[in-house]
Amino acid sequence: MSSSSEAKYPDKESISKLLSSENIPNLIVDHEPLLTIPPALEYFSKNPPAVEAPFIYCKNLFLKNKAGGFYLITAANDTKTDYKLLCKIFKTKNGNIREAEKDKLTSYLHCEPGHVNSFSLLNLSPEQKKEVNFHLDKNLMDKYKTVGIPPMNSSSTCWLKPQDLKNLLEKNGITVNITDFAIKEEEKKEEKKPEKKKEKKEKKQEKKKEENQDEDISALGIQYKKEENFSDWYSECITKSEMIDYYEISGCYILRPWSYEIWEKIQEYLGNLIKGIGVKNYNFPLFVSQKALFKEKEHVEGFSPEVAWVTKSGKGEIDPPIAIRPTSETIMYPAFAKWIRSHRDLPLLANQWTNIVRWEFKNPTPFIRTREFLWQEGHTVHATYEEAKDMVFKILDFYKMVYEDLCACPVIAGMKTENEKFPGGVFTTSIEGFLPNGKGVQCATSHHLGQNFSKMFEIVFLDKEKKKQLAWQTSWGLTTRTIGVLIMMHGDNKGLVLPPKVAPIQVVIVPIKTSKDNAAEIMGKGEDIFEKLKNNGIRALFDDSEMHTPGWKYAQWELKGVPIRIEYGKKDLSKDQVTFFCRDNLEKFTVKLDNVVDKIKEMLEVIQKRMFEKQKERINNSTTHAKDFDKFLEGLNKGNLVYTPWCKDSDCEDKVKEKVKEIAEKSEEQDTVGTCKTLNIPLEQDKLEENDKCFFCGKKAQTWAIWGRSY
Ligand code: 87F
Repeated sequence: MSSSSEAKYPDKESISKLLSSENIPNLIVDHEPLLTIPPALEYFSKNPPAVEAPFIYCKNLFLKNKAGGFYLITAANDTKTDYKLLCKIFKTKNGNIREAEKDKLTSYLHCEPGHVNSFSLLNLSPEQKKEVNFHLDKNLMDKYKTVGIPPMNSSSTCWLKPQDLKNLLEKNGITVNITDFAIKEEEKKEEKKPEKKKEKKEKKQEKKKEENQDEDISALGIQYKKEENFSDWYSECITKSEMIDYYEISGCYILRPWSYEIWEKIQEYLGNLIKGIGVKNYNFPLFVSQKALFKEKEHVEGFSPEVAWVTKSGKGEIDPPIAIRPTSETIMYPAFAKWIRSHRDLPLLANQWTNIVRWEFKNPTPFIRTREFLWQEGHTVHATYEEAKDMVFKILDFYKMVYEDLCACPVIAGMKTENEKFPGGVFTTSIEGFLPNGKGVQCATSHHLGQNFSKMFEIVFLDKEKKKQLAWQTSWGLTTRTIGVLIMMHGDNKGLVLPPKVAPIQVVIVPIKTSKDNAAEIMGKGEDIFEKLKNNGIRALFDDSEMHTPGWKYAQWELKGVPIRIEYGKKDLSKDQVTFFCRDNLEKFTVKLDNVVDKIKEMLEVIQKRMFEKQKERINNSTTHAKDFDKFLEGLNKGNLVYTPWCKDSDCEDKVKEKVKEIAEKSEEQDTVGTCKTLNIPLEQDKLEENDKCFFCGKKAQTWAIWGRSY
């Protein structure tokens, strides 16, 4: 844990304020995380900032030398800054300069790795200012009108004049050295390379270029490793595969067809299941009045910080303000009260597929935690408690099918504890998932509302004896979080791995053709295969584009997670065969042309099943059964799901959370788990021994419960 004091300029907001207060013209743009230079350059070539040209995105390096000093270098991204050259410029022996350690980044600049920037110099203490030498690339000052610097994070860039940057730093006590890296580079070159060596190298590079034809395949790849940097891996996966684009409002994202089509598959699958038991779709309004929202005070109160309000229209006020639905109980139930008169009007089984807004302040994660999301919300009204209870569990089972059968993601069905249930209801059931980053994730919930809402909204009916009765209700929801869970579970270091049942494209056909081949024959065969697959209901694509090489296409479709690739060239055709490549296990094998359709059908099923089994095994291997607190902590610290015998007491649950937090705060180790919670009490229970005690308080155990870190 860092011992450093609070940073003066910890984030882009504080930097933005500073620039405004100094009257420095600037433009801060938000974007996807750009942690290294190549994706940043690609991004700004596609999305040029509205600033004075020429502009350039800068690289920033924080280095140390053996004598204990530090350098921060801000340079044009194409200025050479290799360590050898820097040693020469800073007149020190080769090998004396290297990257500064992570803890120095934190204690000096208050930066995360990947976020180093010249504004972070403003966080140096007066003592530290003496230890850090700042070098600004002369090239920047001479050639560019505007420079781009990440303001303490990688998801935005601040554009300003280089001279303004220099003045600002100097005003804050930083010595700015304007350094000409280019001249030294020239000197270095002249000193070194005999001409012949240089020529040889150039020739080699040219040859390599020719071999790769028009493409730079490496630009398609995922740079982050899932097992090393899960969150950057995730961001890279979902942006490069074109599932998501970032948006200027924090916590809101653009769902592109590659992810929206998965949502459509989920809608179709779950839509059919619920329609099959008589649920009908509705569309209720987006807005809810203040009065209606707070009618059922008790449950809304806890959630009220997350409600977003519309307070203006054009120039006028909207008075009183109206809320944007965070959920639709208070919108639907007044109508239910009107529609329901007799037992003959029951059950009322309603559902809607909509967007929802909850203004959260926790760190957003696309699909997993967003301020606006898509979901279905089901609301049903019944004549008896039992009937409502049956509905709750029927829906929970449908949700489990969506995750397990459709998305190949194993989940655990169970009851939420009293602390974690929806406070407006009688009991809450959930399905919970476990992600490869060691976090549990609530995948969907189904609530028994008892008569709590029917009392409030007067949803009453005349029973067969003409007696007035309060109705029994349920509500249930599943969101686009499902897509995030399936990406996180199945994705690998090449990108997405999509389960065949939800993949927008299940099979991609890639021809391999050299200039000497008979193009018509090769392309014709691809068309044939495509037609046959299509006619058999398989979602196929024949990638016959002349723009890219087969290698580029392979990388592209692997990144997008297409379950099967069929590749073939002249040689394959002469043997009446093609090659199959399975995205999930990266294996290749040949298949006879006559057998392609049957084999594809078989393999789509095999892959779907194999992906589920792989996740099941991963989860089994990261599950601890703990009968005492030490074992429980050990499991949590390993990033495991932990099953414990538990007393079911709410106080005990609170105390466990407090204790775990306290231990983490005291601990020196950085990755000690700080927060944990119960995920649920699984419906499928292992046997409890007669004298099993609660793992924490020692009272008699009532049940097994699952604990974990959680989103
Ligand atoms: C945020 C703001 C206001 C969750 C909120 O789970 C109200 C709420 O009522 C709120 N966040 N909830 C609970 C939602 C319960 C329930 N609604 C129907 C569901 C499933 C679908």
